[in-house]
Amino acid sequence: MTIIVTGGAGFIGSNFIFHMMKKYPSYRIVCLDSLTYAGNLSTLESVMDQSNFRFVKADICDREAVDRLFEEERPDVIVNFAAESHVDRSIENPGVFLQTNIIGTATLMDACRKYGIERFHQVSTDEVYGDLPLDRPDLFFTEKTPLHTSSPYSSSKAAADLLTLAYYRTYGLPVTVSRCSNNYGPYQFPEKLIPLMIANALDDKPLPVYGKGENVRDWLYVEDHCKAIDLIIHKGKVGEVYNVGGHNEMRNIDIVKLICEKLGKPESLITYIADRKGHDLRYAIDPAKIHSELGWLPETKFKDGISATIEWYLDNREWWETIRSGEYKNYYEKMYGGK
Ligand code: NAD
Ligand code: TDX
Repeated sequence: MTIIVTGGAGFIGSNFIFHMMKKYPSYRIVCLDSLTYAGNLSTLESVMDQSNFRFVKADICDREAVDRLFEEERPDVIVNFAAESHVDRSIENPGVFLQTNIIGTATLMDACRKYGIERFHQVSTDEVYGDLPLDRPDLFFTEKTPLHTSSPYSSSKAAADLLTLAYYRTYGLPVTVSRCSNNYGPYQFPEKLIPLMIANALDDKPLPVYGKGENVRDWLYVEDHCKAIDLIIHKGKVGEVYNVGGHNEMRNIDIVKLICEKLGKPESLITYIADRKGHDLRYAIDPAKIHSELGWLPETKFKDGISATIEWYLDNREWWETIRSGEYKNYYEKMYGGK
């Protein structure tokens, strides 16, 4: 079995590669990643020299490069993590989100049609459903909830999600889609809420909370997301969408205060700043379908996951400090320079 993992030098993709290489040592894993600012090749250092792993630096929008890779590898399965993933950046500069998230997904699926594959899995997000009100804790997103997006990021992800389902209906391409809630864990780029707050707190820098910090997110430990995708590509039904979430809703401010407490830092570091434009109020996933059909349940409780995550950022200071200094960009040159 050969699996192409796009976006594998990013947060969830790298955790997925580690999960798959450990669990299925006979599989060949090929990582396709263009190493944008969010890709960090040093994350993959531990698997780089393994004979069943290959890293290819290319853009998923580059049709020639994608076709060449399919020609060489004849993959069975594609798992598409590659995306521009940060909402704030999409508000500043939507163009690249449309290019990578929509055109890139279509380019990959065109190659799937041309060469034939067993499965194309699109890693989508709960943000495609828009948001829920704060005063209706009884409401959850199910797979039947209409898509109703707020940001250029979520709109581009919704377009890719619908395009994936359209390739199934129109061309019979064997696809699956997962819509997951907010992930946290090792190797998350320190621009997202949890790693940003941990890194800033460790450096005694202000902790910027948008608005009043009352927005709610449903947090899932990244390893649980990886296990869900593993189940979907092996046992999920073609043409289906699966919601993935942990029933673990937290207000942003409570997370930031918890991080302060765990690191022994004063809450006076918290700084309330102007709210994000179009800021979604609450996300909450109903994961009943993936539980009843595939037997998936989140295994890591938030209290254990957040402790493990904080521990990881403490033990791997160099990983995020080289990102903050910009030095991580030199890693590819160091590894592949002149080759
Ligand atoms: P990330 O930003 O950490 O990583 C994205 C990776 O994709 C990087 O390695 C980057 O170099 C690569 N990439 C970007 N553009 C590319 C292109 N044109 N060609 C090839 N590679 C490219 O993202 P993440 O948080 O790991 O998210 C992975 C996927 O999961 C995304 O599709 C995202 O929408 C989805 N998702 C994320 C979350 C979350 O909480 N982080 C939740 C649900 C869904
Ligand atoms: O500095 C900050 N201050 C702050 O208050 C940042 C970076 C975020 N926030 C708030 C905004 C959100 O309410 O924290 C919450 C989480 O923000 P992000 O980490 O940017 O995540 P979010 O916008 O919820 O989107 C994430 O989950 C769904 C991922 O980035 C997406 O890729 C995924 O699809």
